[in-house]
Amino acid sequence: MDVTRREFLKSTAAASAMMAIGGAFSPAEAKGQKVDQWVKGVCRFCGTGCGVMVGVKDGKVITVKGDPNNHNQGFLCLKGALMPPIIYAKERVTEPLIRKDGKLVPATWDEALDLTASKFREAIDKHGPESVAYYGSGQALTEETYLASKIFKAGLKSNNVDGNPRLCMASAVGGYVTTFGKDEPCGSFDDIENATCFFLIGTNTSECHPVLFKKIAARKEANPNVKVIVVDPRKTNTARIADVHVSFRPGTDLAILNSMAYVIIKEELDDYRFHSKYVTFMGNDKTKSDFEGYKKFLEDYTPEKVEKLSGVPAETIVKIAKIFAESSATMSMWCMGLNQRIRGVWANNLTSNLHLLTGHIGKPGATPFSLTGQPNACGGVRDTGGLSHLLPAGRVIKKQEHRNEMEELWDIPKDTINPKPGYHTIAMFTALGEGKIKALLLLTTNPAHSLPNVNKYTKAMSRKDNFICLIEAFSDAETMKYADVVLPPAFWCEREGVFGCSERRYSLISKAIEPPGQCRPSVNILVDLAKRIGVDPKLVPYKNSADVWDEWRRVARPTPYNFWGITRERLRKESGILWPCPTEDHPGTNIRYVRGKDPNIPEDHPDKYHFYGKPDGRAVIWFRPYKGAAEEPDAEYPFVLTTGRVIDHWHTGTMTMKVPELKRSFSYAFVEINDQDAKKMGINNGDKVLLETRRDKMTFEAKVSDVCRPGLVFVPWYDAKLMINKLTKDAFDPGSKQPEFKICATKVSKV
Ligand code: MGD
Ligand code: MGD
Ligand code: SF4
Repeated sequence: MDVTRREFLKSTAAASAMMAIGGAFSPAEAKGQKVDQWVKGVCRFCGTGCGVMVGVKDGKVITVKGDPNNHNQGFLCLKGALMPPIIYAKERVTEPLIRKDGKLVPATWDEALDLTASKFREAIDKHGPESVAYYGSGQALTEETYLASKIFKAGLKSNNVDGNPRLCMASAVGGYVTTFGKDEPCGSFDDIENATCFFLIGTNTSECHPVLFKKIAARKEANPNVKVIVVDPRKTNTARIADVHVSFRPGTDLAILNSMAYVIIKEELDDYRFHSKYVTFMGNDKTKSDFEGYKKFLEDYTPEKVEKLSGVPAETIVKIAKIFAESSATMSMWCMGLNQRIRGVWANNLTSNLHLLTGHIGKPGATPFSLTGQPNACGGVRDTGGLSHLLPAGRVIKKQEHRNEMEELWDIPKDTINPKPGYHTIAMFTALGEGKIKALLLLTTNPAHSLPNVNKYTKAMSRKDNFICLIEAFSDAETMKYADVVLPPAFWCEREGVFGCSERRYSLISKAIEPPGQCRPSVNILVDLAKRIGVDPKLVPYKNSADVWDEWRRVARPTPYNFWGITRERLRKESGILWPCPTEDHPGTNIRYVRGKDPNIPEDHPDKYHFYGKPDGRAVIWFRPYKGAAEEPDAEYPFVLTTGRVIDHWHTGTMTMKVPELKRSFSYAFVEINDQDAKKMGINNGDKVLLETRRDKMTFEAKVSDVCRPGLVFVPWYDAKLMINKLTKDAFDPGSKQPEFKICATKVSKV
């Protein structure tokens, strides 16, 4: 169905009104309140990384508006615009707490830190460095994650450093690294202004990256020839502006992507000049192949064969393949619909394959672009190496030369860093349950709610013989129940630091106000704790996050991540800069891997494109076969359960549930069910429906609509009282170790 201009304008107007408010609008100013000072920052929530101006009056944040000079041009969604009440919520943790007789009671900083340090020291002394771990977040500051990772990997000699990006972006990292040799997108948000086809697969952009969706809708509104293809088993709000919405049996998009490649080649829409020069064809077993080999591989994916598997009519596959290839500039965007799968890395590879096959890469508007979920998963965790197999700036633990380079940069003896990668997230919480991890530090994450198959891991956290220190801003976070010590952090604009959003953009959050009570910046907490555990003070000589930033710039400088030119002074003046950015007068980089655009490629390089992450300078088209989900529906559990987000809530709800307007719009979780399925089972809107998986069961109120396809149900995961993660499965991708939150089998019955 080609969406008519009238239909499009109607749905965009409705969607955009709900999605983004612009013109640097401030709710408080609109009510006539005056601010004393506007302080520049970044939104606390999603990976769109909108610039904000924080309005301060009498030392308090009274309002927030969009930064007109950042990429969001003054626009914010409601979550961003309504942040102030979160800062002043009555649930703020404002003093250190220690668990005594089962209850968390106030303590001094010295008591809490000394107790934590002694537990870590004891674990290391008795059981070795592998018995301690850090689990962090794509919402912690860049400086916080860099520092925590350094303390553990260099100071305590433990590579057990992981974080929630493992639940989120690990498959995207795996996809980029295997295809291009380096992590992070090649393009930028600027491509949205030039794309003539948006291929949105596994992303509900309108609810999860609302300001980017607004840009996409504006681009289509200004140019009716721009096409939007949405590939999602749910007819989301995003799908409502699509020219073609492709709904399919969940998980079968791997086959659909291969089928699109088949059609592109059959119709001679591939860019032979591009892929013959810049691409290596590679079998799934890593044997080198060629274009002919690729064609042979794709014979299993004719549209007719894939129709049977996926439920998508063959002509629809042909249609979207042609639109993808024939448009003058195609931009793909994807998010958790691809990443949270046991073949998430393959799904990422297959999407990039289409760009490499058609040459839709490295030109304005033509790029594969993975949308990052959290505000600082890129800058904070992926770039600084805050995962168990990584070291800073794309270096990896397994490579001796990388370890030795970091040892030199950190000024520690050669071969200090353990050559064995640490535990990834699921392995870490499994090890906690097995008693192998004795002391765990958690920062800006709520795993007792966010892990899949969560009953298993809360049981692990409940073990009496392990010690958990949680740095947490809000007392109603589920993980508080399992913490032995809780430390109160300065929140969002109560301290200074850098967020790096989806497009490699680093922006500074300036300190706008003093933190309440005894809250301290987490950088200072980490330094203090490290010294008390016995880390050499020379390793953590920082007074504040600016000191950490300068070291991190130096550490990244010899690598393609080079952002030496992004100084603190520049960040204070400018509203975000994209790396690579080698010098202080460099404007930042919108397009990577192209001579003349990417400063990592010498001006006199013989080739226009150079994928320098690969030894031969060529990106890889991978032959990735279709593979089903870990738990497919069957006679006993006949429905697919998928989980995800709603526009107004953030993750485990600890922040957005404190904003009355947001809480009102979605007060509790529900189950979205297809209208035909509901009719068959006699279920009406508002009826109670029992979901039962092999892990647990729970009752939700029904929302009957055409959003889910038949056979699929959806539950948002923000509600701590109706925690869907008790039902989800913890199977994970063997490459990226990212769990398959998007697919498991369930029974559905009316209560
Ligand atoms: P989700 O709702 O998790 O959001 O952003 P998104 O990934 O856009 O899932 C996206 C879509 O995947 C769903 O519509 C679902 O139907 C689809 N899907 C399910 N199974 C499949 C499949 O087999 N194939 C395909 N192609 N699609 C499938 C997530 C992003 O959002 C992230 S990672 C974070 S960390 C942020 N969190 C967040 C939030 O909590 N709330 C809001 N409002 N915005 C957020 N932004 C970020
Ligand atoms: P958040 O609610 O973001 O979720 O999972 P989590 O990281 O566990 O947790 C952040 C915690 O930090 C909150 O408790 C918050 O109160 C606290 N906090 C906020 N600000 C600060 C601060 O400044 N300092 C400190 N110290 N604490 C602070 C996210 C994870 O969940 C992600 S990223 C994804 S993509 C997964 N998505 C997903 C899904 O799609 N479906 C299902 N079923 N589960 C999922 N879980 C994953
Ligand atoms: Fe914040 Fe994302 Fe909304 Fe922008 S789109 S205001 S970054 S939540």
